Amino acid sequence: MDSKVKPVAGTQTTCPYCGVGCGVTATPSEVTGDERHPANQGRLCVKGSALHETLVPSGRLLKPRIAGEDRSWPEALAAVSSAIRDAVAQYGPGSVAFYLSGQLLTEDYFVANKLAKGFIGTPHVDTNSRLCMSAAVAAHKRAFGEDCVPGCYEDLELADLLVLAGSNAAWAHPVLYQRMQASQRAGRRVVVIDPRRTATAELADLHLKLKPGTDTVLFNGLLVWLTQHEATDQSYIAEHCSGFAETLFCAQEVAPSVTSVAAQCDLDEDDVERFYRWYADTPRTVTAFSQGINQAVTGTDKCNAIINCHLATGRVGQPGASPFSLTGQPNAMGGREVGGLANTLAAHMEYDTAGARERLAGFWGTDRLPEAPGLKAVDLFEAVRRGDIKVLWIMGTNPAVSLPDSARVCEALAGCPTVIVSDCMANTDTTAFADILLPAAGWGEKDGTVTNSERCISRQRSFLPLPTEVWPDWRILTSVACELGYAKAFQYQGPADIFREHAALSALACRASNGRQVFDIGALGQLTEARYNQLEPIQWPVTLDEAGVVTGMPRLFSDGRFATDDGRARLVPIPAGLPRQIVTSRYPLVVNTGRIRDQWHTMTRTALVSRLLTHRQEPFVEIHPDDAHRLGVCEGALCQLTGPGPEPFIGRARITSDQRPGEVFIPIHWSGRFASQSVATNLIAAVTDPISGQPESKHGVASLRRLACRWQARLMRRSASDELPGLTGLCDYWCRQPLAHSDSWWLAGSQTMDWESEASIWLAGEPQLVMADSAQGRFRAARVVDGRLEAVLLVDSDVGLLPDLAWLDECFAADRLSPDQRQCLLAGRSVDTEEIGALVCSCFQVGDRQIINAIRGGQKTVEALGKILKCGTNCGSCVPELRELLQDELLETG
Ligand SMILES: Nc1nc2c(c(=O)[nH]1)N[C@H]1C(S)=C(S)[C@@H](COP(=O)(O)OP(=O)(O)OC[C@H]3O[C@@H](n4cnc5c(=O)[nH]c(N)nc54)[C@H](O)[C@@H]3O)O[C@H]1N2
Ligand SMILES: Nc1nc2c(c(=O)[nH]1)N[C@H]1C(S)=C(S)[C@@H](COP(=O)(O)OP(=O)(O)OC[C@H]3O[C@@H](n4cnc5c(=O)[nH]c(N)nc54)[C@H](O)[C@@H]3O)O[C@H]1N2
Ligand code: SF4
Ligand SMILES: [Mo]
Repeated sequence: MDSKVKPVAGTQTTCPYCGVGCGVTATPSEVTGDERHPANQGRLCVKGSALHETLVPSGRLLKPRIAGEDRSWPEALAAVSSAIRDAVAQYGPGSVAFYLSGQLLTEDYFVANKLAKGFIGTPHVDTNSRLCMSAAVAAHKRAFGEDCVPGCYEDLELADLLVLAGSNAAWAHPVLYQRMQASQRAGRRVVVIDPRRTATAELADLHLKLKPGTDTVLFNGLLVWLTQHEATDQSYIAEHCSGFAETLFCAQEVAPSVTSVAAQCDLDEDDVERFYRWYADTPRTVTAFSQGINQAVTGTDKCNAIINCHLATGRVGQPGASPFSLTGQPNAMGGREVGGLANTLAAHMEYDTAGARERLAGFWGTDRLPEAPGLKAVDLFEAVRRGDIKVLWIMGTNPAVSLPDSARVCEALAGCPTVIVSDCMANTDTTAFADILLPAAGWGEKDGTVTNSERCISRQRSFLPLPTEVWPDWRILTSVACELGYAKAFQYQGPADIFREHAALSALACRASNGRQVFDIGALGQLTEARYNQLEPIQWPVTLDEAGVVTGMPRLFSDGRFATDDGRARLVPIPAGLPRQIVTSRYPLVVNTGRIRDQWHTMTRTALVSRLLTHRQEPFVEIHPDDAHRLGVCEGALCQLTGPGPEPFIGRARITSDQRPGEVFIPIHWSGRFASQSVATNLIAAVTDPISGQPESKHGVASLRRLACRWQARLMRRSASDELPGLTGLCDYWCRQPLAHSDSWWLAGSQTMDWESEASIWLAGEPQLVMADSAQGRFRAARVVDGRLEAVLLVDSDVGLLPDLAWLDECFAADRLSPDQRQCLLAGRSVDTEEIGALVCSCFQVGDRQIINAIRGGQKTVEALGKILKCGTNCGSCVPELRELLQDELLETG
C-alpha cells in the first residue's frame, strides 16, 4: 500500500446544507472536510463542522402518525394511498399536489416526480426551489435554451474581476467565499452589489450599495456603457447571439447614461463609472449572483440583465469568465434535473418540447402524464386555500415558515382535507398541520446523490443505522406507489436502481434533441451497485470513452454553441421593472430578509447545536442609526415591524450604518417554534415574478415601533421542552434558545408581574434562592434540588442589565453546585468570569469583547488573534468579522 495515502477513518459523503456541496468525511462523532472533494478540498464552514453535533435523537420523528397517534407503516401507507385514490376518483388527479424540496436527494426527487406526474397524473408538483432558483432557471432557459450554469468554481478563482451581485457568500456559501478570498492577488478586483454592507463586502474593492431592486437599471446601464466604449465583442455577438439590437435599444431607454443610472440606483456616479470601466477592461470577469437577484418580481429579468452583459462581451463558459448562478440548497440543481418544478417534465424536458410527453410516457410505461404544466408554489398554496387541492404531500420543506404571507399559508394548510408531511423532525410549524406524518431518514442515514452549484454530482452516503421505523424518502414513495397499484414501474431495491433510470432518461432526452440538450448523464446509466457506491464527484454532462472512462465537463458553451434551436444565445430586452411592494406613509420602511452565518433556514437542525445559536441568539432588526434615532430605538430594544399582513415581526434592534436609511434587514430563520412573533415571511406579500413565479422575498414594507416592555427576563430550565405551558400568554415576546446544558428563554412583557408569588410557576417548583429589588424592577430566583440547579429566573427592567448566560449554563452541567457557584448564582456570574461579549467565533466561543481587548493589547492581524484566542483557526467562517473588528479598532486608534 502507498504509505502516503492516508487511510480514511469515516465515510466520504457530502454536507447537507448549502449548494457549495462540500465533501466531508463523517463518523458519528466527527466530521472533517474531505481533501479529495473538488468543491472544498478539505475546507468546511462552521455549519459543516458542527454536523455531527446535529446527530442527536431529540425532536426526531420516529414513527408514522395519523391524526396525532403513532401508527404502523402498513396503516400509514394505507391511509396515504386511500386519501390519494379517493381524491383522484372524486375530483380528478389535479386534486392531489406535491410540494418538494431542494434538500431531497436526486433519487428521492426522481421517484416523487415520477409517481406524481407519471402515475397519479397530477401536474401539481412544485418545490421550494421555486422560492430560491426559479428566476435563474427561467433566465438560463431564455438565454441559453436550457437551464445550465455555464461555469465552475475554479472560474471564481481565475476571474480578475469578480462581481458578487445579491450574494452574501461569506455567510451563505462560506467555503466558496474562502476560495475567493484565497485567490486574492494583485490586479484582481471584487465588486459587491448589495443594498447593505455584509460580511462579503469585506472582500470588495468596490461596494455598490444600491437602492433595492434597481439591479436591472445597473446592468442595462452597463450594456449601454460597454457599447458606447466599444467594449462589446461584436464578432462573438454576430456569430453566436441574437437579440442584441433590441436589447441595446431597450437598455438605452432604461439607462441612457451613468448619471441616469446613478440617480435611479442611488449610487455615486464615480462608483458606477468605476464598475463599468473595470468590467470593460477585464476579459476574465465572473458575475456570481444569488437571492438578492433571484427573489424579486423582476428576478428573471435581473438574471438576464446580467447574462446579457456576459453575452455581449463573449464571456460565457470561458476560464474565469462566465455568469454564475449560486444555488442555495444542496440539491437545488438535482431537483431541476429530475423535473421537480411544476413547469417541467423530467430530465430537462419541457412540456412544450416536441415529442417529450410521448417519449416520457413510453419510457415510464404510463398513459397518465398531464398535458400542461401545474401550479407554481405560491399559486399552488392559493389553490389549497380555495379548496381545489384535497391531498397535499409536503416533503423536506417547511412552507408554513418559508412561503410568503405565512399566515395565509397556515390558513390554507389548516383547511386542506389531507395534509401529508414527510420530515425527520416531529415538531415543525408545518408538521403541526399534518393529518399524516411520515418519518423520513435524515442526513447520515440516507443514501443517494446531490448536484451542487457547479453541476457536480456527488454521493451522499449513509454511515448511521436507520432507526427502526424511519425510512428514506425514496422508499416511502416507492411503497405508496406499490400500494396504489403501480408496483411494476417502481421496482426499486435501492437508490442505485433509481439513479440508473434517471441517467438513462437523460440520455434519451438528449438523443431526441439531436444532441442539443446539454444535460446528459447517460454514461452513468450502467453503473453497477458497487460502482455507484464508489462514484466519485463528476460534473455533468458526462461522457464515456471507448476505454469505458467517464469524464465530466467543467464549462459549457465554451465554443459559443448554445442549447437553442439555432444554437445561438439570446440577449433579452430588460425593462426597468421595480419592486411591487412599495413604501407608503403607513409602511415607510423597506424590509429586506436573508440569512445569518450559523443557522440553516427554519432551524430544525442547526438549532440542535447550542454553539450555532450563540452568534445571533435572537431574532433581530438591523436598522440605520438615523431611523433608529427618529423612531426612538436604542441598541438591543425590542422592535415590532408591522406590514400589511395580519402578523408582525418582533426582533431586537441592531443599529448599524451597514443598512441604508429607510431599509431594515431581518433574518428568515426563527419560526413559531422558536419565537413568539418572528417569522419574516409575515412581512412578505405573496407577489411573484410573472415569468418564473419566484416570490419577492427581499422586498416587504412595514412600519416600526419600539415594543414597550415593563420587564425583560431570562428563564433557564434543566429540562428541554418546546413550550412554556400557560406562561407565554403573559409575555409580549418570547424566544427559545436551547443551550448546551439547559433550555433558555428570552422573555419580555408589559403586564405588571408579582414575581415573588409567581416565581414557582416559572421555575416549575419553589425557589430556594430569591432576591428582589422592586424599586429597580429586578428579581432573581433559583431552584436547586439536592444541590443540583434545576431552574433560574432573572428579571430586569432592561436586557442590557442581564448577564451573559455561559456561566449559568455551566452551573447546569454540574451534578452539585460548588459553594462558589451557589453564592454567585443570582448574580449570574462569578467574580472572575470574563465577559466575552457578542459571540464572533462559534467554533471556539470567542466574543467581540475578548477580541477587541486583544487588538488593544497589540494583536494586529487575524493570525495574531488566532494565535492567542484561537478564533478563526478552525473553519474560518468568522474571518470576515475578525477583519472588520480589526479594521474598526485600528481606525479608531489611528
Ligand atoms: N448560513 C446559511 N447559509 C445558507 C443558507 C442558510 O439558511 N444559512 N441557505 C442556503 C440557500 S437555500 C440559499 S438560496 C442561499 C442564499 O444565499 P444569498 O443569496 O447569498 O443569501 P441571502 O442572505 O438570502 O441574500 C443575499 C443578499 O441579497 C441582498 N439583497 C437584497 N435585495 C437586493 C437587491 O435588490 N439587489 C441586490 N443586488 N441585492 C439584494 C441582501 O441584502 C443579502 O445580503 O444560501 C444558502 N446558504
Ligand atoms: N422572506 C424570505 N423567505 C424565504 C427566503 C428568503 O430569503 N426570504 N428564502 C427562500 C429560500 S431560497 C429557500 S431555499 C426556502 C427554505 O425554506 P424551507 O425549505 O422551508 O426550510 P428548511 O428549514 O430547510 O426546511 C426543510 C425541512 O425538511 C426537513 N428535512 C431535512 N432533511 C430531510 C430529508 O432528508 N427528508 C425529509 N422528508 N425531510 C427532511 C427539515 O427537518 C425541515 O423541516 O426559504 C425561502 N423563503
Ligand atoms: S460551505 Fe458549509 S454549509 Fe455549505 S456545503 Fe460547505 S460545509 Fe456545508
Ligand atoms: Mo434557497
